Amino acid sequence: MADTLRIAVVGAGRMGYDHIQRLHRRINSAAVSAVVDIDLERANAAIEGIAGATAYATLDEALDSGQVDAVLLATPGFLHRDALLAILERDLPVLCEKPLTIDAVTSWEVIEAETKLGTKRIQVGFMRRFDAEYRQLREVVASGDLGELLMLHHQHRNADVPPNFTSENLINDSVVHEFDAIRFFTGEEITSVQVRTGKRTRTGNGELADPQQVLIETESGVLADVEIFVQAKFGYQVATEAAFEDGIVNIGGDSGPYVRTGGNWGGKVTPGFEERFVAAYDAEIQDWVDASLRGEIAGPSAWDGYAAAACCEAGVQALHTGEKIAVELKTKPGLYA
Ligand code: ISE
Repeated sequence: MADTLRIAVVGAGRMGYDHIQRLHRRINSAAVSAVVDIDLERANAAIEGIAGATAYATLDEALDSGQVDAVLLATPGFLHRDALLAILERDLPVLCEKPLTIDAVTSWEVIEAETKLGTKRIQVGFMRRFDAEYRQLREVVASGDLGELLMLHHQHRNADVPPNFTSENLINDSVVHEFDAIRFFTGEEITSVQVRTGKRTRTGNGELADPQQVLIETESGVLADVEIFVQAKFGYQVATEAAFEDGIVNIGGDSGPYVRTGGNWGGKVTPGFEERFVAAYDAEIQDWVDASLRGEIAGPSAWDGYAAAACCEAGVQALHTGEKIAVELKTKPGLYA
């Protein structure tokens, strides 16, 4: 077994750059050997100070270099399908930032390609599964210590989003994490999604249906509601309250030093997801590197990516129609059992 995983990071934008720094500075047994970006200047800027890393304008060039054992895919979702199929063809492990792909049909194509290989090669970047409190809540559910889980209440608030963010992006980019979190907490598939829009925040151009309320049901009838509010200004907040037969569990509350100064008391709100989930991202990437060196994939799989894509499709349909939309999944291949 090699002791260092040589990684090509594809996409040197916000998330890709964050992962390059993480891999270079904090992750053990990993080396950034290539950075791919269609904007070669950006790729070159991202490898500054990283000895042994080369910038490429295309994924194929990086894969042909002979310097790549694994790929971290951090391009926009619409580019994922083709990149994943190329990486699977080379039989390399890949950490694919969410979403797996932009819809259920293309996600299924990826599942078919991986199933043909007969080994899991893809981990999807649902980093919240590596957050300590998310894991604790999942354990409470699985242990049955508080009885059955009955309801979940999720808050997902961003300070702001880019000007081109659409009402559909609230589902595809943001609520996608809640779909996965609900599947993770319950161990069940989601069966329906409903979306309500009401009064809109005055922030932005007024085009965005923001906030939205998303109502979700699981196989056993657990009900979940999500407040997604992406121009909440005050900072970044992701929290969940879980109602059990015998108790209530809250995760994602404020943390960090509590300070009294200048006649005020309180602490700081994290500005964005990079800061809020930094420990989860670190744990996620370390776990992926360690598993890849063992020839395994251990985290959220392509099936989890496919199921989330199907939930997003139902969510967007629900947003457009106001109806409760059923989530239809194909039969789960044995590889993901
Ligand atoms: C972003 O793409 C993320 O993945 C963040 O976790 C989420 O909070 C944000 O709403 C998305 O736009």
